[in-house]
Parts: sequence; C-alpha cells; structure tokens
Amino acid sequence: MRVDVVSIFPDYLAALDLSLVGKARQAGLLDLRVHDLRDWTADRHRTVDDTPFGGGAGMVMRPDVWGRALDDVLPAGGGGHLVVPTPSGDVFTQRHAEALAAEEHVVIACGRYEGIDARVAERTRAAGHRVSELSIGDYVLNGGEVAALVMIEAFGRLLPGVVGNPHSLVEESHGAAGLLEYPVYTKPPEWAGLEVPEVLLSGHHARIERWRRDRALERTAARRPDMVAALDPASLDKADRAVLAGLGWEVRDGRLRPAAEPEPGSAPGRVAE
Ligand code: 97T
Repeated sequence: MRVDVVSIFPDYLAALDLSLVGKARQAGLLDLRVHDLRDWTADRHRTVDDTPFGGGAGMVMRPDVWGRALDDVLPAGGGGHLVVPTPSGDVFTQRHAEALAAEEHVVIACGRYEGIDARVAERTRAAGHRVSELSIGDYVLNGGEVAALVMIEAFGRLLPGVVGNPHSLVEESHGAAGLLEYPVYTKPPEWAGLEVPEVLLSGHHARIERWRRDRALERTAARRPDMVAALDPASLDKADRAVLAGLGWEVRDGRLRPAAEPEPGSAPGRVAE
C-alpha cells in the first residue's frame, strides 16, 4: 500500500518509523512518504495560510498551495483517495480502517489552523478523486497530524502480514462481534492480594468462553450502551439474552432496547388488599 502524507510539520510523522508501522515499511508492505507542504509554496516566506474571507479568528490554509501539492501526489486523471482529518468530518471507526487497509493508494492532507479552503476538497472531487473528511473524535487538535498518525496506525496494522498472528485481529474490541473486549489476566495468579478469576485457570474451554462473553456483554452495557443497541439480535444466544436481560436490555421489535420501565405499583406478585 502507498500512503502520502502532506503536512507543514513532516517531523511530526517521525513516529511512523517506529513500532509496527515501521516494521511494515521495512518489510515493504507499506510505502509511506511524508511531504512538507511548504515545498509547494511560491513566495519567499513560504506562506501556506491567510486570513478568512468573511472575517473571524484564526487563519485558513490557501487553496493554491494545497492544489499544487495534491496535483503532484494524487494519481493523474482521478481515481485517487484523499483523506482530510478535520473535527467536522464523519467519525473515523474500525470500518474506515478496514476500508482504507484495502486501498492501493491513500493521500492524507494534514491541515493546521482553522482548516483548508473548502475549494480544495471541491476541486479534488471534481477531478475524479474520492475525498473523505474524517474526525478521530469529539475534541480539538491543533492540526491533522495526530489524527493522521491514528488513522495510519489503525489501518496499517490491518495490512496483510503486518500483525504476526491474524487471530489477534479477530477477537479484539470493535471487531465484527460489536462488543468490547473481556478483561484479561496473566501471571502471577495472585498479585497484590488479587486473584485471577478461577474459571480462567480451570482449563475448561467452554466455561472460559462463556465467562469471557458474559464479561464482554457486561462491559459493553456499562460503557457503551450505543453498541448494545446496535447489536444484531440474531448474533445473540440464549445465554447472551439472559445476561443482557439482567443488565436491563431486551429484544423488542427485532432490536435490542432498554427493558420497559414497569408501571409504578405493577410489580409482579403484588395483589390489591
Ligand atoms: O481538531 C483538528 C484540527 C485539524 C485537523 C483535525 C482535527 C481533528 O480531527 N479529529 C478531531 C479533531
């Protein structure tokens, strides 16, 4: 896979020499090139930004500089994919990571200040490229570099051959199961007066599976009710439904919903005097 990143702080992307992504690059699985946007400036001061039309605080990145940069790094004649990290984009998820890992070439445009002149995305689309404006979450960064690092790490580890054991890609949080991961333990079996749950030492594979599934359901219900609501009821067995019922969730009209509140005084077994 080929990835081009354009930024006014190319050194910010130095972390990509390290760790898993660095190994993927050394193994020839990822051809990652980081560019300095100022290489496409035309003035003595290497200016990349200017004041916003219509007024307001901050600076906007100039379309002419970005236009020249993208003309050089996107494939000629269209068919490329430009990713623009921005707090106003769709939220980047594991589904985006999977889709990007399947691409042959992605260009990431890291904006700073208040963003990039909107005509850059417009013209890039008109030239026949896809443009994905993506946020990594509801908080504000000073620029797109950290968001680009997050996205590259997320899709880079999905490239075939990058993660040693493909099994570790199957069970993890935000995989297809739609549940958070169960808690994990290693040696020693007793530490700081705390014991590893007995079942994990039992060697009883089916019970271990069930215990992990129960903990994953509990955790997801406690931390991410939105993920419980999005579960496909067809993916739940009887034991799953019982656990979820105990956590206040039921299947109604083919969807998981918080169990209906009982009417006051309608508790089962209560009889009028
Ligand atoms: O806050 C930002 C500024 C520039 C580019 C991206 C971001 C951002 O991306 N996800 C959250 C915030």
